[in-house]
Amino acid sequence: MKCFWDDRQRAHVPASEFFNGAMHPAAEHEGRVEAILKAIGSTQAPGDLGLDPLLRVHSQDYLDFLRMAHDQWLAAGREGDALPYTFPVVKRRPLKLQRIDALLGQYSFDTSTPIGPGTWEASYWAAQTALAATNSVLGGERTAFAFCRPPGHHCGADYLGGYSYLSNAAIAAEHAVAAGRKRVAILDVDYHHGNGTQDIFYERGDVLYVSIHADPVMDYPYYWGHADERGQGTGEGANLNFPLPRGTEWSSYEGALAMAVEAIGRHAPDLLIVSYGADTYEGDPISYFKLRTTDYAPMARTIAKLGLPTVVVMEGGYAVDALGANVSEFLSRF
Ligand code: OKP
Ligand code: ZN
Repeated sequence: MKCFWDDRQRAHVPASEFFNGAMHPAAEHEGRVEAILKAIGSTQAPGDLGLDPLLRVHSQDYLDFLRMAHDQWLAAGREGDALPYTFPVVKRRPLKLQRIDALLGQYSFDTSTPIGPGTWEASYWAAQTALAATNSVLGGERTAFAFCRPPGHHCGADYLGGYSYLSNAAIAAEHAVAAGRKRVAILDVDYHHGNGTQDIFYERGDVLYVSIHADPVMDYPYYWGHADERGQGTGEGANLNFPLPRGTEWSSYEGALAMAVEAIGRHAPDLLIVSYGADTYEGDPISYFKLRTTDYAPMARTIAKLGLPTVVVMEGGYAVDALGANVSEFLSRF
């Protein structure tokens, strides 16, 4: 499978994240890069399609914020990565916020997603990497892998969170639609629900979002990912969530996957985008499913049976020792 990667994605070097009342070393760290690169072998660098494809998904003011946030952080006299600590609650009236701390809260939904000096650069090239893989499939390749880092499925049109800044999968999907593909499906198999991708396409009937993930009653991102979130307006029925309990093994995961794949088949998409996270692995340090490395083979085969042109976009996966094997086990079965 053709693999895409840009070295500028290394510019994002988050030091730590805040959760459960304390700072922790960032889980989405650079060690993931070597692990995956070693496993996938040679990669191609993307071209530069500029900001237009990003603007199909994200608002201009959000992109401006993301580009400028760390500079403003330094200008406010701070050191290290920018993190929010205060948030406008739901339905608080719109204000023209100025202070960097106010802006960080406006555009973030958690305290685990630091903005460093290279975050914009890395995120930008992650999005370009997703676009390059998509173009390769639009041009006739059956499959392509976009090794995107940082991941993307938690950020929305105008907010970041969950280690995500630009929605790589959504940018890929919108790019395909702009290129004339009428129907797209996104299958999200990361351990966490992809709330950002869901939000972006919630009112869209042409882009189906299907996710298998840890039940948000117990796990991040809590406020999204419940089974009764089915889409809205013309998007009604085009959003499908399969929450599973902590401790889920392949024997029960495969049933949810079969239903997810069947729904994708019914949607009859021209293109499939897979948000692949290897954090469903039993040894993942921040997750609680029990999949083994060998389970990623039948997972991939089940998806590949759809026979659809497929772009695989990297999301999470934090068990660095097994990450390379989990990624290559998945990719090699397409
Ligand atoms: C990103 B992706 C950890 C709390 C912080 C953030 C998780 C982001 C996951 N116990 N949670 O979906 O892998
Ligand atoms: Zn995840």
